[in-house]
Amino acid sequence: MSKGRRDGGGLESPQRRHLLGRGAALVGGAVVSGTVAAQEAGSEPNGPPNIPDWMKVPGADVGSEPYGTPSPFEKQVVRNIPKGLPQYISASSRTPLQELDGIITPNGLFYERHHGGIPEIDPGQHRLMVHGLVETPLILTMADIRRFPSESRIHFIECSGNPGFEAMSGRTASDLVGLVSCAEWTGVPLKTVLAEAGLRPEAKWVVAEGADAAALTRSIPIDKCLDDAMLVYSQNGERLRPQQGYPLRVLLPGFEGNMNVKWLRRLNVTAEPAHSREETSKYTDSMPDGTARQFTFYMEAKSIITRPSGTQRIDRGYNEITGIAWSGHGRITQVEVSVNDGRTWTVAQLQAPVLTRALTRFRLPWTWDGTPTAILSRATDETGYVQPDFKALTQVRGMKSFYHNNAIIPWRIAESGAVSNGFVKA
Ligand SMILES: Nc1nc2c(c(=O)[nH]1)N[C@H]1C(S)=C(S)[C@@H](COP(=O)(O)O)O[C@H]1N2
Ligand SMILES: [Mo]
Repeated sequence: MSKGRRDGGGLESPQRRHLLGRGAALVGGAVVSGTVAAQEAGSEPNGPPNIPDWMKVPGADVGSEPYGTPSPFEKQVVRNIPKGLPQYISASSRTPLQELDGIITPNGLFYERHHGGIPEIDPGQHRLMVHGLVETPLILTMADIRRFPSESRIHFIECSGNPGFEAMSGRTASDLVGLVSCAEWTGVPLKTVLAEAGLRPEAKWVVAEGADAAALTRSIPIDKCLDDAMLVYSQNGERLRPQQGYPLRVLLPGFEGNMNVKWLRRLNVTAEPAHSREETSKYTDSMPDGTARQFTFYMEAKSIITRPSGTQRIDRGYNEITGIAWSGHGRITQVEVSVNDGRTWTVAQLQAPVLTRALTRFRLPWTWDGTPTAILSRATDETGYVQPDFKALTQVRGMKSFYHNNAIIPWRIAESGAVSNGFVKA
């Protein structure tokens, strides 16, 4: 058995010529390629050397669409909404990770998680109250908030139930970990607003409350509030979408999604945490010994291969393996990829910029020889922490947990080139 067969293929230098194998070469007037195999040039009405239909008449007017939308040929690139969940009360939709490139999630595809629906808030009537252990309680309008010095930063937000420990059977990358998205956020550092009110020495927590029907409430430790926490009003350059907390939300880079309170109406500065529903009966982690961990703020290092990934199909020969990695603790320092089900690992290229608490894109050139195999990725962050496999994770955490599952995700590749979830028996 050759090494290539055993390993499910070889790793390739991207400098290699003829990456597409048979290629799209024009041979003696005939196009020879993988897609238009050995067809006569001109046999496709809109293909070379014919003039395509869309060149023969002027296109649509400028401004035919005052707010732009994707090409009608991209209709399948939409949020992934799980069926059978009571959407009106405990709703979520997932980002189609396998359809996206780069590290920024378009606003219309940002994942959603709502506990009481999406309120329609008039920013002219919206107020933020800052009170509790402060020198000067404040009631701020959105105009007041926009007068503070602003800042823009790129960060991911990830739901801590992404996915639950018993929910590893999804078909696509989105089914498995689509509750993560990344945007450029603009707003005011939370410490600036707290300084305006003046913190009293006993201040240890800030309890944030949303203006939705769930009145979602979370206690934020004061250290985070005085570090990189922000109150944000814009997302990828435009005002927040209603789904993301319009007109104002909390952004806690690297902390579990639930703490990033949307539709923010109140910051109550306290000496003790509130022990709200979302930090007691929910968003705590049951351990094998019957105890529960509370306040597990950080999202640990994680990665997933998004292409090729579940439900896609690959051809033999050259394939680029690409995906995303992220860590709530800081920068991603390394992503390793295995093309032989974890026997050996190769360091992938990281696409700049590699930002703290942001999605990081990785890539590895690969030549698949047609042998069935499994491909995996594992991330390391700047603390030296390495993403565990599911077995190692559940040895520590057991199976009573729901939140904070950052296990390595294997994609199985069948002889046909079909890609499927390696957690599900073939
Ligand atoms: N007010 C309020 N804030 C909220 C929620 C909510 O239901 N109400 N959901 C939380 C949860 S569980 C998550 S994972 C994130 C989701 O943010 P997104 O919908 O912008 O992706 O918002 C958090 N903030
Ligand atoms: Mo969440």
